Amino acid sequence: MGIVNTTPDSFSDGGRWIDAQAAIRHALKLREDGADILDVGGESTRPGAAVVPVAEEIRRVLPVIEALAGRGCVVSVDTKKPEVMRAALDAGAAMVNDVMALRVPGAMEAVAASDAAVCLMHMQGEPQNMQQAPAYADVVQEVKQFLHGRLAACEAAGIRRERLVVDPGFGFGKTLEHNLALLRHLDRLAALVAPVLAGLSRKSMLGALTGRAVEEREFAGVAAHLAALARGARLLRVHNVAAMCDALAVWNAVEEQQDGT
Ligand code: 9MG
Repeated sequence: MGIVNTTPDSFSDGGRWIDAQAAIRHALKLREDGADILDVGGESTRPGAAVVPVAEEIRRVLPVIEALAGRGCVVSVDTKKPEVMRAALDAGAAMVNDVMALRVPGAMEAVAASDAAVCLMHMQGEPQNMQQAPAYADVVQEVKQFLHGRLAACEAAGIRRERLVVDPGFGFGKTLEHNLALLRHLDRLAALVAPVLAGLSRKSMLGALTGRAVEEREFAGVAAHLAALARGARLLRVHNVAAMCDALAVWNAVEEQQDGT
């Protein structure tokens, strides 16, 4: 899954049309590099990020989703807002990536009314306060229980299990130790019988481990995603699709022996 940001400062400050065109170009490059899914978002989920009004978020993501879906891309919309979900699904998105796991009133209904897939992510708190004092007795067990509850809620709302993906939400209300425990024991989430998505690209835990700035965390990100893959992750949400695909080519060549040796 390749990450496509449509926040105005992501590409340029040259005007709205330029921002949309730049996002589309970037997304098509990610597809060329090997992304199977393009995750289009119009509101940052970084700690402390500003809330974007619904109309503005729709204005940012819709032209990009329409253009990509029109070119046959599989598009996911990264949003927690039911109005944005509905607009994106109408415009051709095939998946909703929701960091709130459909807990915003109306979100569950918006997805249930479609046949789209949905990624249910765990987050403790909200982006505005989530890193202030994250606390768990047993982070792996608590995240697993939360995701189990959200899977059950989706199924009760008529969203079949085949449409569901789960995600521990690395960096969302978690310390470095919490993130490492979740990565180390990701196989326990894989036992939930829904594909696991891992998103570690450029995250602060990689900065804490390597001392590197955001734009220098590519190698650390690849290593972290391979660790997730080894523990059962089936979708990887990344900025640098080309680097991840190279790593996967090597990984798959080693893991998928034809002769059984
Ligand atoms: C939007 N977003 C930012 N980080 C993410 C992650 O780790 N997982 C998912 N599903 N979405 C994310």
